[in-house]
Amino acid sequence: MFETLAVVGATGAVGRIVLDQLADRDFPYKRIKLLASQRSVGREVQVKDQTVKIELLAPGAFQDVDLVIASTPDEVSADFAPYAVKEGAVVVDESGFWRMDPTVPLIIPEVNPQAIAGHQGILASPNCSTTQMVVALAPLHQACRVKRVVVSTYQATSGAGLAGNVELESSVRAHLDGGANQPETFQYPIGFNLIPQIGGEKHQGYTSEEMKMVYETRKILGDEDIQVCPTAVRVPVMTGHSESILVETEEPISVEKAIELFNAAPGITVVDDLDRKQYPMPKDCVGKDDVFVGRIRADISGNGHGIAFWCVSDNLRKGAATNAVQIAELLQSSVASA
Ligand code: 11C
Repeated sequence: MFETLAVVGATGAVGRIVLDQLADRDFPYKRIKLLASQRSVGREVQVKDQTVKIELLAPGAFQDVDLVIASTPDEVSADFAPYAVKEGAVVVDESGFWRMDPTVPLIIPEVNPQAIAGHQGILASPNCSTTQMVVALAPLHQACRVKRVVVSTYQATSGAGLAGNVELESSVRAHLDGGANQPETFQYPIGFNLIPQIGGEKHQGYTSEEMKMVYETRKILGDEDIQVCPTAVRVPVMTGHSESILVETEEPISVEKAIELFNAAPGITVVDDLDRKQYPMPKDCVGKDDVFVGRIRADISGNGHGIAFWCVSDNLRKGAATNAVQIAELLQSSVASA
C-alpha cells in the first residue's frame, strides 16, 4: 500500500473531485497531505472525516510521501515533479507538461494499462478532450484499425478551471441585462456564444488543444499512423465536453458492429435511440464517470469503412480526476501484486 498520499492542487476544480473520488472509491492510504502554493497555505479542507491544513508545495515536501496526484498548471508540474520523484514519490500528473515525454507513460486505464510498466516516477493523465475520444476509439481500433479521425469538440467552460465557470455566469448575466462584461479567461464573451479557439496557435493553424488530440491519441493507442483532424470549440456549458467524431477504419465496419464493440468496452455507455430522442447530452453526464456515445451511424459519404458518432463525458471526472485516481489504483494493484 502507498502509505502517504499527497494531493497537489486540491482546491482547484479538478482537485476537489480528486478528493471526492478518493473517498467514494475507498482508495487506501494511511495519511494524506494537501500541497499548494503560498496563497493557499493554512487553508483547511475537509477530507472524509478529517480536517487537513494545506501545506506549502516546495522542495522537501515529498520526503515522507509515497504517491502524488497532481492537478496544476503545466509550469507548476514542470517545476515540482522532478524533485517529488527525487524525494521518493511516484507522481500521477494531470497537467500537459509531461504527457509527450518518451520516459512518461500516458495512461487511460481502460485502454493501455500495460503502459505503466517500467515508469520512471511520473505517469501522465491525458487531456480531457483526448481521453473521452480515445476511450471510444479504442474498441474500434482494436477490431477494425482506426486510420483517420475527424473530430469537432464542444468543450465546457470548466475545462478552463473554476474561473471559466465564473466567467460563463457573469457573461450570461451581462448579456441578459443588455450589457457586456470584459472577458478575462476566454478570448471573447462566452455567454450566448461559441469560441473556436482553445489554446494558442501550435501547428499549421491548429491550436495547442487540437494538437494534444493528435499527439496524445497516437501515443495512447500506440499507433503513429493514426491521422486526426480536430477542431476544438468552447461552448457555454459548464461541465461535460461533447464531441462529434467521424472515424475511418481499415477493415469495414457496420453500425451494428460498432454498437456491439462499444457495448462490450469498459467505461462506455451507449445511449442511442434517435426515434425516442435518446442521445448523450452534457446535462445528463455531469457527475458520471463513463464516456457516453450515441447518434451512431454509418458514414454516408464513405465506402463502408466509416462510422460517425456523438460522444459526451464529464471533463472534470473521466476527463481528469477519475482517470488520475484510476491510474493511482492501477499503481496500487501493481504494487500489491509485486
Ligand atoms: C480545456 N482541455 O477544456 C482543456 C483543459 O491539457 O489538461 C485541460 C488542459 C490539459 O480547456
